[in-house]
Formats: sequence, C-alpha cells, structure tokens
Amino acid sequence: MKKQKSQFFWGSSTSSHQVEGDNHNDWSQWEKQNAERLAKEAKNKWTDWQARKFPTMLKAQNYISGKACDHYNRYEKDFNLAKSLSHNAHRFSLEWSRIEPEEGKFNQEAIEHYRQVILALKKRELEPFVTIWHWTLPCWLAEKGGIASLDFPQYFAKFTQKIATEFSGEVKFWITLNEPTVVVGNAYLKGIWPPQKKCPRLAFRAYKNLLASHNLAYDILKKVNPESQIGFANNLNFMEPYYRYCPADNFSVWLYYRLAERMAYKRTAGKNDFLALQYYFHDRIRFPFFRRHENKKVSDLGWEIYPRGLYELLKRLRKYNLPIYITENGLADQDDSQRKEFIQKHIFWMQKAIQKGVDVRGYFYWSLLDNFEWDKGFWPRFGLIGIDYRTQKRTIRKSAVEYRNLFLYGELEIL
Ligand code: IFM
Repeated sequence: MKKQKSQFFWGSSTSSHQVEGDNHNDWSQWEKQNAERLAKEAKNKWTDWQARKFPTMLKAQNYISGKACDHYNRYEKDFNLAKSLSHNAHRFSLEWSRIEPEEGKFNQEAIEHYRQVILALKKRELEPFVTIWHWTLPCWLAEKGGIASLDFPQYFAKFTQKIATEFSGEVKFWITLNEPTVVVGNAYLKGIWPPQKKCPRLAFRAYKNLLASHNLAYDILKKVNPESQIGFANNLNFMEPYYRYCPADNFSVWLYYRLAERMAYKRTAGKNDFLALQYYFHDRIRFPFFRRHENKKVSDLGWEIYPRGLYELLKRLRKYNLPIYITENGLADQDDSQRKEFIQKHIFWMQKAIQKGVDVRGYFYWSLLDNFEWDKGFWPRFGLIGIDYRTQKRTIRKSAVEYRNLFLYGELEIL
C-alpha cells in the first residue's frame, strides 16, 4: 500500500486527432468523404431524445474535425487549466502524420513541437504519459494498407525508433498503442471506420500486427532507455451473459475475453511493464454478439453507467501481476449532471480493488477537453473542460472541480 501512495498518478487523457486541429491524415480525408452521409444517417441511428438534444448531429459540419480544440496552439493554456485542477499527470498522443508526413522523412518542426509539449507538462509537474499511436495514420501509410498491411509492424518500429531517440530522455511512461480491439473492430469487422473494409481475415491480421508492433516498440524503447515504463492501452468492457444459465451467452462472454484480454496479453507476454486499462461499458451479451443493457443510467451516448464493472475488471487483471493504470474512463455528459457521481463511484470501486490487493497506480479521466469523437463528431461532450467550438473558449465544468476536491480533500487511501 505504501508503495502505491507515493506513486499514484491522476489526471486526464487526450489524443492528437481529437483535440489538436488541422491534422492531415487518413481520418481527416475520410471525414471529408463521409460527413454528409453521417449527418443523413444520424436521424435513424440515434434515439429521439438524442436527436432532439443534439441537433448538430444532423449537420455535416459536426463530422469534420477541422480546428477541433486548437490544442496544437493552445496546449500551454490547457495545461495551465489541468494544473489549476491539481492533476499530477497527463496522457496525450503523438500525431504520426505530422512527424512523418512522407515515408521516411521526419519533420523536425513537429518533433520540436512535441518536445515543447512534454517540457510544458514537466514544467507544471504533470507527469507525461505519451501514447505513440492513437489510431490516425499518415496518408502514405493508409495507402499502403495501414494496420492490415503485413509491413505495418516495420513501419511502426521505424517510427518508434525515431520517437525513442528524440524523447526517451524526457518521457518515462509510454503507451505504444491505443485500444487495438476497438480500432480493428470498427475498421475491419463493423466496417464503419476508415478504411471501412469488412473482412474478418484482415481484422485478424490487423490485430496480430498491432500486438506485434507493440512488442517491437517495447524492445526499441527499452534499448534506448532501460528505465522506460511501457504498456499498451487496452479497452475492456465488463461483459456478462444476457441469460445467466444460457451456454451460448456464456460462450460469447468467454470468447470476448479470450480475444480482447487473453490473446492481447499472451501475445505481448514479457513486453508489458504495466497494464493500461480503459473502461467505459457494461453490457450483457446475447449470443452471438448482441449487446444489451438494462438502460437505467446511461450517458448521452446511451452507454450504460456501471462503476462496479471497473472493480470486476481490475480483479480480473490481477492475475497478470503487473501495475495497472486506468488510462481512460469517462462519459459524454453535456449537462454535467452525471459526471461528478460517475467519477466518484468509479474511484470508489477502484479503491475497493486496491483494497483487494490490485496494484492500481493511476487514474486518467477521459477527457481533459471536449473533443472530436471520431465518427460521431463533436456532439458528445466528454470534457472536464467544455469547449465552445465557435470561439474556442474553455469553461471548467463543476465536475472537474469535484474531481479535484476528491483527490485533494477526499482522504482517499491511495494518496
Ligand atoms: O474518444 C475515445 C478515445 O479516442 C478512445 N477511447 C474511448 C474514447 C470515448 O469513446
């Protein structure tokens, strides 16, 4: 327990494409081609209350990341806000398309930018947790087949080598990849994200590629700086069978964990210094893969709020005997009416897990800022800090202050 007390990190996460603005990558291209379609489809995709509450979802503009939060230019001020909220750590991602806009050609200006970002965090005593890849690809790499290309691990290794050489002196905590199963599932199984190829064979290949890329990156980062602490961000839902005694439903749950947890950690065995858990949902699976929930308490996106699920997952992960950082947990809540309780309850269950002996060493709320939520665009509001996208005005939400108070005065055992 004592060891955890001195090391506990808490703060929030962002990712480059969702906040920076003015990115030119596979996603920004896809947005331009798909914005009209997404706006048209929104009416049938969402429930009446969602469509009424968020009319911007019916406009094409909602689906173009554009300037986003202009965080690329405003990061210093944004970090001042995180500091004013007493965070002691911050997770952000590097934008590959800025750093390697052409194959093999690295943009020194972009590298310097991220160096300044890292220094700005350290100056404010915010420990940087750096994600190397959070889903967006340079266009040249997307054209070569992206994560499903057999060469992807080698491209990722070259990129990581550059990153490690430039930043390893400044950064201790590295997250190689963000949520491999989510990006693979949406791009290659559901076919709703770029490159929209519905193909189980490619999905499996992309997943294996990503895990292999993590392993290569681990070795590179360790070689450059043996002190580095490295993991990859894994999204796990807390899944239960829809009918408790139905063998088919139980099989679906088993299969889910087999793919999202077992396979991921087996293939990267020995190459994780910590586990990075990202938790959002609870779902009950009805065979084969229909997800249902009881719909009692949901976020603006309709995701069921179930804080106890975090505890269940943390206990599940205890068997790997590695420190755990919760690198994302959050909800879309425009009115800020549920966020305070959401954070309090998740932290409560996280503490319960720690009491049961799970070695949790950090909690990062998703997200510091409202941001661009991929194919859903701007309407879901995840931020501790609200953004007025017309003026770029930042407003600290009440729940952000409550989050701070919880850590400052909440007498949490973890601190
Ligand atoms: O916004 C995303 C993030 O990019 C990855 N994890 C889940 C978040 C909320 O959907």
